[in-house]
Amino acid sequence: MKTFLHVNDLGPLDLALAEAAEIKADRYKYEHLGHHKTALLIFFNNSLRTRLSTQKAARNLGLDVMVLDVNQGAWKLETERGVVMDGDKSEHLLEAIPVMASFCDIIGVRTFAGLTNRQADYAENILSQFIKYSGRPVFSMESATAHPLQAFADLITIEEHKETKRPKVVLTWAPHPRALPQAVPNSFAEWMRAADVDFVVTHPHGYELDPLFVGDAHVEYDQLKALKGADFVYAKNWSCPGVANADDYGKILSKDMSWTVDEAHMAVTNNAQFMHCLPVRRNMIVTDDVIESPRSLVIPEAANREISATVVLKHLLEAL
Ligand code: AN0
Ligand code: CP
Repeated sequence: MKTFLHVNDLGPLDLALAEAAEIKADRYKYEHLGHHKTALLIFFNNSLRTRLSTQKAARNLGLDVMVLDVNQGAWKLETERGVVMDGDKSEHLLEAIPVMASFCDIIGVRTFAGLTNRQADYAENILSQFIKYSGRPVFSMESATAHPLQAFADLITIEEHKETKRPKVVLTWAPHPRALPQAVPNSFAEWMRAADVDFVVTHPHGYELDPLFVGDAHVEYDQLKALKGADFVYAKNWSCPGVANADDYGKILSKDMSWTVDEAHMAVTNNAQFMHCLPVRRNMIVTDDVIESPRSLVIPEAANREISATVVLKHLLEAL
């Protein structure tokens, strides 16, 4: 595996899930793989879980790790070619990428969608420059359109906690005060379609996800109808993907608090387990009672980020 962005990059999901279980039982099993190898983790945006879990995963595999926060101490980077650099950006990505690559064997990049230019975001403008110019395997740690390490951890969590062979999994939009990327719901939809689950998406009109990720998944605009009989409720806010109307891309179309996941929503489910990728705004996305309930999986779900990252880094190391 040379890049990790989409579900297909990882190979057969059942094998990846078996590897996840194997690594969870013995996280240092492949410690020899990373000997004298270095992973560089580059953050253009904030992170708690991805930052810690990916470092831990790298160390599980015996890798050295370097973490660079581009906006804290590094030179401000220009990302567009052809710009006259007379502003606040001191260095261009086109020099920075090969320089950074010269010190490492694998590169992880966190770079959120700008949410102003749909075409640039969906072309993964920044991540694709790393893929093109680094000469190293590159993995997304949430890039403009996808968060595959999260979706893989989510799938591992569902696999561990499912109480029926083919659970009903509902992805529900929920309100948030700020415009958020579509990366998490995009990847979640992509991975759920590839998994053996009954997958339903629910959101207000205008929030339709990009067909590249959501495919022909069942979309139900009536949230309570969608949640009926659910085994897993996966809540997330996202801004307008601009599928129906490109001018709305990245905008907040609704702050309807009736979409907040509360006890009344959970009551129509099949005693569902609650999931969210975190960080979460309590009493916007989900009420205190639901996130604190014994049916909430948010903590084991976050802990599984170490496992998904260990499997992914193992695949990248094996292909070096
Ligand atoms: C980010 C998002 O929604 O993509 C990161 C989630 C893992 N969330 C926020 O910016 C709050
Ligand atoms: N879920 C997730 O990726 O969290 P961070 O933004 O804290 O890394």
